[in-house]
Amino acid sequence: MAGEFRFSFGPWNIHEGADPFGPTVRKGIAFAKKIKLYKDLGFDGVQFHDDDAVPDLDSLSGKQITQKAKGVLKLLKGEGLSAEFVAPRLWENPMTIDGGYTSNDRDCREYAKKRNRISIDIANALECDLIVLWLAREGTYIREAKDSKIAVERIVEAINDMLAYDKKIRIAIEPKPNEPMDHAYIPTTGHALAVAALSDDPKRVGVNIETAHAILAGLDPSDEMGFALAFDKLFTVHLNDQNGLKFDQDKSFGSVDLRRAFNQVRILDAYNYGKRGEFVGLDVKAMRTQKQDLATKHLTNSRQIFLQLLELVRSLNTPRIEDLVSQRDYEELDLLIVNHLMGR
Ligand code: XLS
Ligand code: MG
Repeated sequence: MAGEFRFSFGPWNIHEGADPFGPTVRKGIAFAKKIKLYKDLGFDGVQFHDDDAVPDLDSLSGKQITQKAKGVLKLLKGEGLSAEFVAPRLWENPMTIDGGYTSNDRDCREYAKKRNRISIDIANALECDLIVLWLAREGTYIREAKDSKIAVERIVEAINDMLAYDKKIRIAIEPKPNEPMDHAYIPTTGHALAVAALSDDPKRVGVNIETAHAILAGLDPSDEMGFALAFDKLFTVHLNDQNGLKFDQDKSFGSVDLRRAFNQVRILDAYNYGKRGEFVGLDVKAMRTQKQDLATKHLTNSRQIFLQLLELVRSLNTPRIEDLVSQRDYEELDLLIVNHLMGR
């Protein structure tokens, strides 16, 4: 039963451990070597930033970019893997210092749109139809820096440009309320789906819900998933965990709040997430303290925790739960769930 779910992660999830206060602590692993690790770790899908697939893309022609991406596809196929999505990395280039789509500088906005189109070309070469937009710098440090009405209109404009550029591509907005910005313009699933509704083809615009991002917005990740499912817009997920309102931690799934993780697995399973090819994405980071040869445990652990929680979800005493719900005995239901999580 558990085998119904397929898992994915991005090459950035095996990383060298640098943080804003200290340098790398582990040696870098070449992309081709990372790709070889996926299957052994229990993963079938690879998530990409545009420049994960094609490094230095600013210095390459369109033709060269497509050629290089096709080379990556060959590599994936050789390992029995597939590409899940491509995300334009609009937060590192000097042209994106003040954001891409919402920058006050027209040239920067044009650069961001160009990166979107390049990401679509790469997605096509990788034989995948999903673009993820983590809107990292589409926000402000101070309110007066940008006009929030115009900012949203510009995000819609950038999305429409992608929808027109490729008639089959789908877009999953990944909401996050803060970091690196003080406030982001698309902080929650509701905001993302409202933007989708404003676009030229709402059916093709959905969400990527990341556990930590929902928690940082003060929301429950499983309820955010339910909201997206009600609109048929849960295109992908980024499961991880987060210990309170601080920097984005990307902890192993379930490692902070097992019950919160359980409820995410429960809603995904209840509504057949994955049946249309959706991957369970794990956007997790290894602790900085982790040694070189043990820096993939966060991935296998997260997957294992998901599958163990799936067993718990499927072994729930459903008639008993229905009975308690109908009696409105939520205290007893509370105990039943906690006991179930404790294996009692
Ligand atoms: C942010 C991510 C980022 C997106 C994809 O949470 O780590 O990389 O998921 O762009
Ligand atoms: Mg993410």
